[in-house]
Amino acid sequence: MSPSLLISLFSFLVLFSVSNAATKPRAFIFPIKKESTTLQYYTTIQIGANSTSLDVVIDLGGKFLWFNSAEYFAAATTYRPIRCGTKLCQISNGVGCVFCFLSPPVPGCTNNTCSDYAHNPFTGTLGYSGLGEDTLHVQATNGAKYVSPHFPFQFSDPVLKEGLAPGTQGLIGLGRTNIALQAQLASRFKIPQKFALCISSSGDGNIIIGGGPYKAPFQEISKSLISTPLIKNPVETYPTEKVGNSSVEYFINVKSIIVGNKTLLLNTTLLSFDKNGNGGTNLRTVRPYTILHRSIFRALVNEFVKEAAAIYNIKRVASVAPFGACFDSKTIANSKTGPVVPTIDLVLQSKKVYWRFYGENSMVKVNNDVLCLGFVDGGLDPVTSISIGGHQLENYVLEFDVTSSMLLFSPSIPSILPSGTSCSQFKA
Ligand SMILES: *[C@@H]1O[C@H](CO)[C@@H](O)[C@H](O)[C@H]1NC(C)=O
Ligand SMILES: *[C@@H]1O[C@H](CO)[C@@H](O)[C@H](O)[C@H]1NC(C)=O
Ligand SMILES: *[C@@H]1O[C@H](CO)[C@@H](O)[C@H](O)[C@H]1NC(C)=O
Ligand SMILES: *[C@@H]1O[C@H](CO)[C@@H](O)[C@H](O)[C@H]1NC(C)=O
Ligand SMILES: CC(=O)N[C@H]1CO[C@H](CO)[C@@H](O)[C@@H]1O
Repeated sequence: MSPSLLISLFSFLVLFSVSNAATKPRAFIFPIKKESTTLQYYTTIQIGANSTSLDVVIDLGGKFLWFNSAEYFAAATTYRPIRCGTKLCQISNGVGCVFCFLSPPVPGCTNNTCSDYAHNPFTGTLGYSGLGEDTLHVQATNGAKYVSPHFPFQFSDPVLKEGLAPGTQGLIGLGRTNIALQAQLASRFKIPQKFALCISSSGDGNIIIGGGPYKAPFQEISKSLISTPLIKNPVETYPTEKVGNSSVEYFINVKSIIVGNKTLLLNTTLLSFDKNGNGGTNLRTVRPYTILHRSIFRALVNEFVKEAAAIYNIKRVASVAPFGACFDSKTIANSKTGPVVPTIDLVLQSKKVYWRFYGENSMVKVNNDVLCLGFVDGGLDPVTSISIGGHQLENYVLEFDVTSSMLLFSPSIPSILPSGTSCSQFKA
């Protein structure tokens, strides 16, 4: 590290602790929106000298923030590359050092720069480039604004944005890394490294970083939260990492699946990790519907169809892709937890601990006449056997306590809070 860099870092730290000493924030809030054509969730961040506002896709399994934006580029006067060998480079845990010689240097092309692969989870594309830092402007839950200086990210090649929701400029990672959004805010502001996600069925909601207590109508929710360990895959599933490094993604230990009151007969080998890291269950905001290994998918669809007909007199109709079972909506009753259909329970560490999906989360309206079971076939060879996707993540408070490696999840919001309560009201 050069002497001049040391000096500027120190003066920044001093200024920073003075300006925020009196009002240490408790938690931060980020809005969630859902883009209607891609069903991707995104949030809005403000970054750089001009507080450029950027919409970025939310990825629970993403390592860091990456984006490309002409508007940011034009006002990037406070952008600084993260130099190889620096502390920030070290905690970024990237891959290699890039040498890029544009004069003057610009975001995305700087010399002697700590680098890593940004991952686009929709196309599978990786973008190798230098990492940089700039000021992230954040809003605390009490409305006050703060800055998080030296926020690390990658100014990526524009090509990497292919497949992202229209209007979005990149992706923000909430994975288990030191430079994910919640990790950076936790370390800057000395708040707990936990974040809660609550997304309504219309796709609006909030991410709260730092924990509760939450505001009405969610003030009692903490008492209802059910906890399950977030487990680590001993083999990294992130495309550029290797054996031996803790996983970026969040996995939970699903031990069985119950439809109605019938436990599915599953090949339980698929529910744990094999020596290559295949198997298990993760949570993925970048998939619209839960994806299941084909054998699990078939077992679920068969039992669901059987019970829907036998117990609820629901009429099956032709399937609509990508779903495996669809039904005549006129034959399905409605309730505050959505269409009245067999419940689906993911049973966790013990029989008493399960994540229950009611019709609101299990069924997808494809048109006025047809509702489909909102799970999709992941084929015979998915890396992860169960990837819980967006439609199933909506209408729950999901609190990720990264430090203690626990997921705390609420029962479905409509099942416990008065009707009309929605995750769009989730505040702290
Ligand atoms: C900074 O933001 C303002 C207001 O959005 C805008 O008018 C101005 O052009 C921006 N400056 C640069 C250098 O992009
Ligand atoms: C790039 O960085 C390397 C390593 O610090 C240095 O040796 C080299 O002179 C630099 N090149 C330019 C053009 O700045
Ligand atoms: C399972 O559900 C069926 C149909 O609702 C019911 O007849 C049966 O008693 C239930 N079995 C148990 C063990 O709850
Ligand atoms: C269970 O799944 C594992 C992993 O895919 C496979 O090797 C094994 O043959 C399966 N067992 C049965 C009984 O299908
Ligand atoms: C096996 C492997 O890839 N290990 C890497 C895990 O990450 C550390 C940095 O945190 C590397 O030094 C190891 O090589």
